[in-house]
Amino acid sequence: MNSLLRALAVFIGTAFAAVFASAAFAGTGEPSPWQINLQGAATPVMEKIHDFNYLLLGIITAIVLFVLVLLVIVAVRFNERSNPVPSKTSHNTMIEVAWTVVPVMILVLIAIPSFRLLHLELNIPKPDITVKVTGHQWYWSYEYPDNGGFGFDSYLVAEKDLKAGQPRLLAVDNEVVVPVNKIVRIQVTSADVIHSFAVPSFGVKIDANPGRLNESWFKITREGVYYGQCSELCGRDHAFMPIAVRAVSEADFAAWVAQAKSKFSAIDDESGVKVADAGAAR
Ligand SMILES: [Cu+2]
Repeated sequence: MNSLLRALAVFIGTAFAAVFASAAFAGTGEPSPWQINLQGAATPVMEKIHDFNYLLLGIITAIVLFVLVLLVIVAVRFNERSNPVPSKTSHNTMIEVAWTVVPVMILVLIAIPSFRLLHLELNIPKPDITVKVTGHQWYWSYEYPDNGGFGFDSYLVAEKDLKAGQPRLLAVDNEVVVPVNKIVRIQVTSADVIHSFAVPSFGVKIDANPGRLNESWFKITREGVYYGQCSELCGRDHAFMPIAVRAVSEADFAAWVAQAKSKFSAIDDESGVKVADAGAAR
């Protein structure tokens, strides 16, 4: 019995340690082995999502412990042996008011930061750059209307073609490149079925619907590559249309744009119209 209890305590302790230490393990930009927590934050929105997550974790832990204590008290003090003559009490106004009002207050406590977070996510600040994102079966394409309207397709790198450091099922041939510390507005749509553009480290997940333009935004605070995946089941290769966003300095971004303009304007899309021309015409 004793060793069983000790094993249980060790298990609970380990689980708690794992949850709280996982913030250190949680990869930024991509998942990491043994990760439990959310991915590390690369934008102010994701930082706020982390804070909200910890608030909820704290509240739910307190509630679970409180209920556990009540159950233990009931089991120990009011079992048949220690309390052979049960009381006939059926009403207690004070307790009934409390168990109505306290949960309401907890919900209000949750609602305030929740609405604040939604407001931050949904109110797009004045963008420094706009990237148009289009979901296809089964790849993403990107256009840069503010930088000459060039555009390109972004396909998964097959496992056999992976270079060193490229994560399996996440690396793509053409990454979306954006400047760091700038407000990037994304306009998301689809050319066929519903997809969803999601990058966990940005706190962004927005549906790509055919015939509709959805907007979101992010401001990446650290240079690096951040990976995401299509998050709306969209067909056979749903799992094979990753998203890779590379955040670089402003100077590197300008250099990339100059090079990308000449590289991608020569590529025709299915319509036969040069992508750069098509972007300008729209
Ligand atoms: Cu998809």
